[in-house]
Amino acid sequence: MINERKKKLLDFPLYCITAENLSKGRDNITVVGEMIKGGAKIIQYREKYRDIRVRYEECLKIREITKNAGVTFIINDNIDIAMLVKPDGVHIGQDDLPIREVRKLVGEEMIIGLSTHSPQQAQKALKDGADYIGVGPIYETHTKDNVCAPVGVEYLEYVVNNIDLPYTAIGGIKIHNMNELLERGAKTICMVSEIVGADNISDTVKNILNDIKMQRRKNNG
Ligand code: TZP
Ligand code: MG
Repeated sequence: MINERKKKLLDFPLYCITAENLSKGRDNITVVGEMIKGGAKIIQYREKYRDIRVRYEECLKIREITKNAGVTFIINDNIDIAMLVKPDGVHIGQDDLPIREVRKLVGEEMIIGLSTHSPQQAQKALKDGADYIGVGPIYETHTKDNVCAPVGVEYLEYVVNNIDLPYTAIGGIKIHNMNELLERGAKTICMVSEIVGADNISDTVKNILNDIKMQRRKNNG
């Protein structure tokens, strides 16, 4: 269940995720370093098709880097690696183990995030004890395989207005379309290809964070 410590770890406008195949030849460790240099405060490790041993070793390194930098570290999919590496959180999908079972494995202190695609799934995530939810895919994306149809901004609006949990909007979000999400009250947005595929990752993260700040000021004033 979400508590103040976890809320603080998730209280940031940008959620970054690794994707080495889109990172223009840079490895995940380099990419994570660049994200942090640009001001990232939440980073998820996501590598669907890599040997578990390699994933484990990468996660060990990223745990050390993020810990030293005071950055929230979340591991996608692998509960086993999370139990060994002790990140701040794990992120799972609708077809992974049920949240209540994952909770038994990782304990109360670890953040559990769940991908959701509908109001029903958001309500269930809340009931089952998720600490935050992914809300998407908002727009069409080619970054994720077997992704469901875009849910659009309507589902984001539903979450903003009805679900008392941290969340991140995800899927097809770019610098050019993020404002429409911020205008609708999105507190955290996630961009994968826009960041890992940038020529200069740290400058891109910095610019996105500045843009978000400016846009928020505009929306509130
Ligand atoms: N989950 C839902 S969409 C997505 C994930 C991991 C990928 C989003 O990537 P991009 O490049 O920001 O569209
Ligand atoms: Mg998964």
